[in-house]
Amino acid sequence: MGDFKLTTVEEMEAATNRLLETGAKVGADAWQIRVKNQTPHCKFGEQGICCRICAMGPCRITPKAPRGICGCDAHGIVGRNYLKFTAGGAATHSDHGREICHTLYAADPNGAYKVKDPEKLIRIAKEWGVETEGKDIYDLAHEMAELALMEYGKPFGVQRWLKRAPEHTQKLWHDAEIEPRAIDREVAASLHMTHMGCSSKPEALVRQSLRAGLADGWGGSMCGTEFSDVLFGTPKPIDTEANLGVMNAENVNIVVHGHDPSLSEMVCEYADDPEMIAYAKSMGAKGITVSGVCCTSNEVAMRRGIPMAGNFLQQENVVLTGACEAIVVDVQCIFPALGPLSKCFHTKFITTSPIAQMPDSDYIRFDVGTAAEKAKQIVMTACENFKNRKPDLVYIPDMKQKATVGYSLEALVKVLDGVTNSQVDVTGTTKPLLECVTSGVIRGAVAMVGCNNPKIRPDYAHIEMMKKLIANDIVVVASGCSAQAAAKAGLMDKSAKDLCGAGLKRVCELADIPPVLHMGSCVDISRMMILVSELAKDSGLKISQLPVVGCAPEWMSEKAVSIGNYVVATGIDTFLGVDPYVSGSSEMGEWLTNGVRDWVEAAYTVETDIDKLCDLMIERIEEKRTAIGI
Ligand code: XCC
Ligand code: SF4
Repeated sequence: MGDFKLTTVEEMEAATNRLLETGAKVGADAWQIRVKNQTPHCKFGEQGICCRICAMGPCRITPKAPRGICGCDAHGIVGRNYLKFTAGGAATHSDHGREICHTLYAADPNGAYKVKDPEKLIRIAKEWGVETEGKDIYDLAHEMAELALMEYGKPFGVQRWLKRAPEHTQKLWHDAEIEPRAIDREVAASLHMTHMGCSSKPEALVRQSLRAGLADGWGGSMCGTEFSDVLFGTPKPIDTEANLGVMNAENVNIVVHGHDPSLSEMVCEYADDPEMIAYAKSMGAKGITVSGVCCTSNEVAMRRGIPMAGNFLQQENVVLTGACEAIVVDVQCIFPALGPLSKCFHTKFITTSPIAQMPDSDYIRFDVGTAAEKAKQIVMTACENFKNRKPDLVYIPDMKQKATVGYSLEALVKVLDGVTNSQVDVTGTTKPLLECVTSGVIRGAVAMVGCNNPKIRPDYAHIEMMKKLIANDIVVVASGCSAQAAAKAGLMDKSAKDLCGAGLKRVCELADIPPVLHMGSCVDISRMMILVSELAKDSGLKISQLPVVGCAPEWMSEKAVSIGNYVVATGIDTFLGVDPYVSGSSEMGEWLTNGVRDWVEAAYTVETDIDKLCDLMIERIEEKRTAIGI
């Protein structure tokens, strides 16, 4: 075991407090302060019973006023709010996927973006019935990009990716009328349904929520993941590090933040360029360190081993180190607070996307056509900023952990090949993993995903639940900010096997993997959907029968609700630690935690007591094992 020791949440909080002291010196605001100003939150908003979708309102439901002016009751208002929330998330993930398709369309052997995984492209082309024989790989890339873009707006038919699901699942979707059609159509139809005077029946609103979610997970997000792999390479196990200590006081620190790897990949590429390193040295630095925050960090960690400075609620800490020359962002989950905060330091807050523009930022518009020159400009700007550092404000917490990341489905199948007693050849399938599960060596799997949220002690739920799960021989696959919480704690260090039960520990040793497996960013939850589909096909079981559950204990974003909907709709029970603003309607609560089970064989559990939430998951996994007699 050597000197391996997890980093505790207490230690991380102490480091944050030390950084907040620096912040106080320069008069910086912080989320910890703003949370206090915002609590208690509006009760109507919390329960989802405030409606402002038409100008007769806003209306809010009370015992004395049980209906809005139009006559809509609490169930209709909560239901519409829930569907709008979902549609926001589905639109966001899917638009990210669309951007990736456009990047693929611009791929050029002599340009900034190349096809790094041609085999995967050919595999998908065959899956889609596209002729590949004798075709130039870039011609194929452009053809596939265009076909994928058509998935967003095609007038007829359902999503192409649905065929990857087991037949049984496809039939459930068909029978429930929740097969997603064109991706944009499901988002638009959701906004249509929630317009004043359209749907106010919870059943219909929940059904469309599942459908819009599926358009994300089995549509836009899947495009995002699969074509990112084609462009930037399919992740393979790779070593990296996590937490603020990955920043280097002697180097120019560039932090990439956001989601779209089209930007972060290029920044990494140029930060590695000898010409740029020489430029950094000419400015008095020893070199350049790129690290990441949020999902774009997951993307470049998985493919390049770029270290992860932190997750969502740590984004301000990066600036508070006083050692960040530039925080470069693209889209989603970026605090507008970074603008004013960066002004308290020398940090350049560089926004790059027309979709995410913020006050007090330097806007360097980034697009696929000018990617190389803009990335170079960004790296140079950061280097030039090194001399503006205020040395007395520099403090980087000496805190980091090793992590092995990069477990795409392809990689996972490969590393688990060795872990089998099978006499027949099961390589290249999920059968070795199934054997571990059926024999009971591993009890089951939990997909831990999602954000941080100040409503839950940040990272605490992620880390404590993962520790308990692996101790109970339940393997964890993680993505998004949950994965970063794990990495910061040390749970993605292979040495963390010693925290597992005997069965999982043995598997970790045989396969040489950590007990918490990093599957990528949040669009990569599509990888998890394909994994469970393969497990179902290889075992002959339904997805809903597998001892697998999903969990987002600290979620906060619209995207997370969209994810929840497609995970449930795929047949996986999903456990939330934060209520999605539905407590104001008993009917909506009933639909989400029970009613949807009739359509998709899975449902939500919402429990804000994190210990209880974890126990409920373990119970559910054991129930599923008993039901299939293993
Ligand atoms: Fe955002 Fe994706 Fe949530 Fe993290 S987990 S806070 S959505 S970065 Ni996706
Ligand atoms: Fe009020 Fe109905 Fe208008 Fe909503 S749609 S604001 S409940 S009148």
